[in-house]
Amino acid sequence: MDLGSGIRKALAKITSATVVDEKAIKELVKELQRVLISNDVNVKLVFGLTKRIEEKALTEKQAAGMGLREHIVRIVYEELVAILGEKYEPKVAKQRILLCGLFGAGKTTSISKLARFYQSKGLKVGVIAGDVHRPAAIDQLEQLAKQVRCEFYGNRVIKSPQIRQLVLEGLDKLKSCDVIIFDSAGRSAFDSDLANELHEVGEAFKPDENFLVVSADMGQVAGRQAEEFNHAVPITGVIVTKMDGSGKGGGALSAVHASKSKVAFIGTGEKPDALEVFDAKRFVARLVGFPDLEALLTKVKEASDEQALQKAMESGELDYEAFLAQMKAMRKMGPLKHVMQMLGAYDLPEEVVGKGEEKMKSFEAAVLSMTKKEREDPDLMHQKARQERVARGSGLKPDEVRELVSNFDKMQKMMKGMKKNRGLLKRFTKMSPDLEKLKGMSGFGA
Ligand SMILES: Nc1nc2c(ncn2[C@@H]2O[C@H](COP(=O)(O)OP(=O)(O)OP(=O)(O)O)[C@@H](O)[C@H]2O)c(=O)[nH]1
Ligand SMILES: [Mg+2]
Repeated sequence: MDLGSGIRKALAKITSATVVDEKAIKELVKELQRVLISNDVNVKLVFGLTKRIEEKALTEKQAAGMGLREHIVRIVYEELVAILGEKYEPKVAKQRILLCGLFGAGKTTSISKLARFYQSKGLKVGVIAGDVHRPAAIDQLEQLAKQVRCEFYGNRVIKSPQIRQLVLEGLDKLKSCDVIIFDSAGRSAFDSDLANELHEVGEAFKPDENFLVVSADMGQVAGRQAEEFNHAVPITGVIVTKMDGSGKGGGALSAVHASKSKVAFIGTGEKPDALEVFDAKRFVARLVGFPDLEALLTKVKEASDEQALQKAMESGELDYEAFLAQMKAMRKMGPLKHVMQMLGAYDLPEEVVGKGEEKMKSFEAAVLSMTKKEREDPDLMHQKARQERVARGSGLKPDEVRELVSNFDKMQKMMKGMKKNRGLLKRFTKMSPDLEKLKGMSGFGA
């Protein structure tokens, strides 16, 4: 299972649990462990992470206005972000960038991506073909440079011992460029030859950024590699490529972060525009399927509301809380009347169906002015004194509250009718697009 759907599934356990207790939290943690380890995240990291999640979920007090589910989802989210790293802030300025890495890691491809990235920031970019071991590598970079329209310097005569000369010539030829990127040769493994060559290039080139390129499918080994390279030439950032095709991306990113290197960019495809500035928050948000933490928490809240609704639908017992949730959910489905008619319910009170937003707002205000007891025991609201009190509290006219109460009664009656009609109920639950979306998209409620 890929990391995203694994995490969504784990979170769904909590967001759809009837009770969120220690046992539910332990289960969530276990599920997270399983999915992270199967995505090649280092075991020690995983246990540290899940231990913190468990501790915080059990001891930390949730913020005001936040439900327990949201609280836990927030903790999970933040801890995932914490093991993946931070946000890289690329310098938009004149600079020299050296790329290094093992064979096939994606160095040359990443250079074309970086060229395009810095060009899009208004900088003039030039690249130096430094893979003097293979003429084909020089051709590859030349072609890519043409494709992204940046300056190129290569010399097919110079060999490894004169690499210093190549660097100096390149710098000279490209001196009109703001950003100069050097493509170094790969090796099948990290060895002293590679270290020496990089060292020499570094001396002559004097890079501002030294990016190590690693492939995501390396998983947690990426961390060890970052350490090795760091000894030879201090790495300022890591580019993790092939995030699009690997189930080990999470392992690679977390290992790089644990090795004290920063992930700077991620490569997400072969084309020159498949590059992203790395931002752990954005990365996690996308994994769980929401643009940011706030959007995720909103969804969790809705999911809890809709659970109240679904429970009411199943039991046929309606109270004011569930009624409110139901109105909200139905509103999202489009004209309520049409929806209900398609389902075979023609006798829905026009007053409930017809008036939209305004009615909802006054209804919500009225329900919020009810006591907990009144919400759970709707019959209490037949008492005139209570209706008047709620009217004062919600700023409505007593007549309006009376109307709401009577609409509620009609709805309640209909629900009881629906309970007898099992088929209708089933169809309705099936049709609710929000419940379905929730199941399909995010794994919640699944
Ligand atoms: N799907 C995918 N493929 C990538 C990505 N980055 C690189 N590749 C592919 O990986 C292969 C190797 O890429 P190169 O850029 O040639 O790698 P390199 O590190 O320069 O290789 P050497 O110079 O031989 O050491 C190519 O087929 C690229 O198209 C990526 O982010 N996603
Ligand atoms: Mg190359």
